[in-house]
Amino acid sequence: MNNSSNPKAKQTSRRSMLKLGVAAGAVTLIAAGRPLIAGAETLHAPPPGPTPHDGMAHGDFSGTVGDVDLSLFDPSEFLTAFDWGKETTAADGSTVREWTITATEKEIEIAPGVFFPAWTYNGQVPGPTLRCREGDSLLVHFTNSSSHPHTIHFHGFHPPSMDGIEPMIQPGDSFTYAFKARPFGVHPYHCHVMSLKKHIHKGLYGTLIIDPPQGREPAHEMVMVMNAFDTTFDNENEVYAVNTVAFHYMKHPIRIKLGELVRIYLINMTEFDLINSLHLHASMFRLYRTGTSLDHFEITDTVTMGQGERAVLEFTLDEPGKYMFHAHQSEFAELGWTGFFEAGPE
Ligand SMILES: [Cu+2]
Repeated sequence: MNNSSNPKAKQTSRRSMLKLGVAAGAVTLIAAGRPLIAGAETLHAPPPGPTPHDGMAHGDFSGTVGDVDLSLFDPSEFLTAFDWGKETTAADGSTVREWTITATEKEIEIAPGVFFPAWTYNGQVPGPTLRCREGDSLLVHFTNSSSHPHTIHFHGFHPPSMDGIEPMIQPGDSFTYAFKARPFGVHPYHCHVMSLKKHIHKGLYGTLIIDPPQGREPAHEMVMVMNAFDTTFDNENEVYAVNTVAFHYMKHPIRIKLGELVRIYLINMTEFDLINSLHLHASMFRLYRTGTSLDHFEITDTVTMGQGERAVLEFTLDEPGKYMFHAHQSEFAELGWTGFFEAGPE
C-alpha cells in the first residue's frame, strides 16, 4: 500500500490513527475495517481476563493478546545469548574467533499473529550477538543464501577492504571478513547494500560486543536492540520493540536480583524514525556512550540515540517490584516498545 498517493489511505497511517486516539498498541492496528497488518484481526479481540500489564490503567497500553511462538525466537533467551564463536589460538598466542553467518529470508513473528517477511542473519532478527575481547582476531564466514545481494558491515576499526561495502556478496556466494577486534565497546553490524533502509529494516543487523582486555566488573548482562517493523511497506513503522517482539518484556518481565549489577548493551537499529530512546522508571543508570571508556559516564534515566548509536548502561535495583522501561517517545512505547524489570530476592 502506498499511502502517499492515496489521501483516503493516508488516514489509516498509524500516526493518523494515533491522533484519532484509535491506536494504543499493536492490538488496534486496524482502521476503516481493514487490517494494516496481516493477522491483525486476531489482535483486535478484547483481552480475556487479566492483561499482561498488571497495575496499569486499561487503555493506556493495550499490549497484545496471546503470545508469539517462543520456540522459534524467544527474546528472553536472546537477551543473554552471547556467541563467543569457535575459539582457537594463533601461532603468536593470540586468540582467534570464528563464526559462520548465513543470510536467509524468513517470516518472523513480531507480535502474536503478526508476521513480517524478514531478511535475517542466521534465521533470526536481530542476528546473533557476537562477543570477543579487544585484540582478538575475528573471522566471520558469511554466506548469502537469500535471493538479494548482501554484506556485513561492522562498526569499529578495520581495513577498508573488510568494511562490508565491497564486494557485494551475491546470492550463493561467500566471503570471509577478517579483522582485529577494536576498540572495546558495543558496536552494531548490518548489511550495507543499497537501498540501505530496506536492507536494514528487513532485519539484517546485530550486535558485536568487544570486551576490554581486562574485562568488565561481573554483572547480569543483556543485549537490547531497539528495532521496529514497517509491516505495510509505507516507510513508517507499525510495530516497535527491543529485540523484535512487541511488548515481550511486559508479558515476560526480566528478573533482576536485588542489588546485583545489571549491564545492558543497548543499540538503536530503528529505521525510518530519526531517534529512539530508553527510559528506566524508578531508578537511574550509569551511561557509557559507545562503551569505549570505563570511567567516563553520566548518571541519567533516559538515553536518546540516532540510528547506529549505542551505549552500555549499568545500574542496580534495590527495592523489590516491577520497574518499567520504554522508549520515551510515547508513540513507540504504545506500539510495542515497553517492558518491565522485576526485582526480587532471587
Ligand atoms: Cu542486504
